[in-house]
Amino acid sequence: MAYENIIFQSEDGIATITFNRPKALNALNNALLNEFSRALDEISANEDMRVLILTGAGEKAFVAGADITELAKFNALEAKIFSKKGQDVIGKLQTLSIPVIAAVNGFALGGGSEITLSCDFIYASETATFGLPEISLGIIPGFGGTQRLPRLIGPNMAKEMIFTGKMIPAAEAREIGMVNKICPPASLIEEVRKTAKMIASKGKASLRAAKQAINSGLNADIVTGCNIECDAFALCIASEDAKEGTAAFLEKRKAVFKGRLTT
Ligand code: CO8
Repeated sequence: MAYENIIFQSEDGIATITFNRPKALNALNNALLNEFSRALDEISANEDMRVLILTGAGEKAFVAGADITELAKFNALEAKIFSKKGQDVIGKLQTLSIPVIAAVNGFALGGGSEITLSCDFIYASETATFGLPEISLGIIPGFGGTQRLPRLIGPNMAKEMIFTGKMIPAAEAREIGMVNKICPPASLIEEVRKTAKMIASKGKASLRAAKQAINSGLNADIVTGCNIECDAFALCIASEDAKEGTAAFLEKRKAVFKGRLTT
């Protein structure tokens, strides 16, 4: 089935999902969340995918949050269902086995910021703006923002952002550790693709293991985290990619990874 609210493209193992409702600053409605979820399933089922990039259509926004025209009509039950749906899709994004980079080209507000918090890292345009402005609508973040933002930037910084609902420019988001790199608007996608290509050239099994070890370890104590790393390391060493990577080093040539888990 074709997509209407997102654009889904892939080239050389690099998938790109572009949120595509520019007239509503790419706000997240039910239809868009359904399509986003379906595209993530498509990516999961495709062994050739190496990296996913998320970005927004138009020059103004990545995603300006949940669609307020839909949200304004919700009763409590509908709000819970919508919040759960958003959390499930964002959870699916976070547990995707391949690395995900957010290319934030403008406003990333509310649910839009919450999507970026589930990506593995964020590059932003100089003109991007981040924020969780839900408090100004009389609500709170509902797509995991109260949980992921404090884990990323610390509870005090997160509380200030969530309690005030203030929007912060990309430079400030970088200062507090939300954003890895800031780029001029015209070169954002090119810079993200450059990094995506570098990642895509590595072994799929070791990328998956590194992502899982980091994410699982963050929810555990350091001893459990190191045990998770040991198991992931052992699985990697048994992969065809590890044999190729170490042989290539010893033979002084460039490794060609095939992404196979076992020989
Ligand atoms: N939802 C629906 N439409 C939107 C949204 C949105 N979140 N954001 C912008 N739009 C629409 C505007 O209504 C406008 O439409 P129109 O041209 O038909 O009037 C168009 O996009 C352009 O927007 P503006 O004219 O407002 O553009 P400005 O440059 O003046 O302002 C802003 C840009 C600052 C981004 C402003 O649009 C804004 O403040 N938007 C809302 C931001 C916001 O509050 N986001 C949080 C939403 S709540 C949320 O995300 C909760 C997630 C969890 C939900 C849990 C489920 C219950």
